[in-house]
Amino acid sequence: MKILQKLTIDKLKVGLSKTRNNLFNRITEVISRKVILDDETFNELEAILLSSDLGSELTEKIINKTRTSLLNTNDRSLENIKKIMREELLNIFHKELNSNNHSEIEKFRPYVIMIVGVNGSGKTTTLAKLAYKYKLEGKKVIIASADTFRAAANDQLKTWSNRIGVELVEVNSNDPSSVVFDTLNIAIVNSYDIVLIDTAGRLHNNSDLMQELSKILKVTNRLLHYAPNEILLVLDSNSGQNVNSQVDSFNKSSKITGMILTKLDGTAKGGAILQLSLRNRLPIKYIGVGETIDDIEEFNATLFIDAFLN
Ligand SMILES: Nc1nc2c(ncn2[C@@H]2O[C@H](COP(=O)(O)OP(=O)(O)OP(=O)(O)O)[C@@H](O)[C@H]2O)c(=O)[nH]1
Ligand SMILES: [Mg+2]
Repeated sequence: MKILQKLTIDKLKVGLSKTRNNLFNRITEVISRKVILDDETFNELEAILLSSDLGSELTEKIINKTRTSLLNTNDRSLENIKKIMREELLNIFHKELNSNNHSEIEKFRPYVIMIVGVNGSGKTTTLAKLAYKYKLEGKKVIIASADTFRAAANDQLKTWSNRIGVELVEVNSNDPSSVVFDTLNIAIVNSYDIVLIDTAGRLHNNSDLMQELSKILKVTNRLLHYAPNEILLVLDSNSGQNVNSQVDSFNKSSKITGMILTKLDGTAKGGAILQLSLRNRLPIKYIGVGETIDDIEEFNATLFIDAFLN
């Protein structure tokens, strides 16, 4: 377990290094060449944070805290600025968005999780990782292959389901709702613990496909009034500020309950991730750190922030 965590931290550190080095080199440059910390300095700091994709709300919070602290203590070291950022970020993640609802899962049978997101964000891979994780926890898991849009999607899922030994209901028509309907019925009759629904990648501005999501939700809801329990939006960490418009669009057609960040092992856009939760008031549930089946971790804010800052 310890080894695993260390691997994750190392991967995160490498992934976030580009963002981190760029951000902190620029901050150091600004504060070291100033004799006094005037408004201009703070404006410059603000511009740096904004250009690192930290978003306006988070930037404002950090600048306000930094201003107060620097004026009071006159400790202008980068270490002090990092300390302030750390406190502020931890505060945000822990106060608003501490997430994992393990106990909820026990209350529903089946517990239904739907996976959504734009093309290629990592939905199918993430779903397989989650299915495997739940299986290892002793849960009875079934997958609905509801991507009727891309021809190879069903085969991709079939390969995963064979490999991890989890039941799969395959595409049976060109209507994704029908696969979901069948899967839920099987899950209800055979007392499955978890249903995972894979959906087609859709551009968030394609309204037909977004409507299709609403239809799947209707079917789910008709069979199980409480379902889906979770609608998880899978976001590619490389998307930068574009992630926010993805959240907005998906939230319109289906109420997103949480986010999963994939490809954190190779991103150069860490800044945008820091502002995600705050801006969208949504928890980050999991992170994807590679392409193999166990390259998934529950999001740990402290670990993530420390990887970013150090
Ligand atoms: N490095 C890395 N690659 C990932 C991760 N998650 C997914 N991928 C890769 O991203 C690519 C797309 O993954 P898929 O799971 O097929 O994405 P998708 O969202 O289901 O794609 P569509 O169904 O076509 O919209 C694959 O090559 C995956 O192996 C991750 O956490 N890290
Ligand atoms: Mg897919």
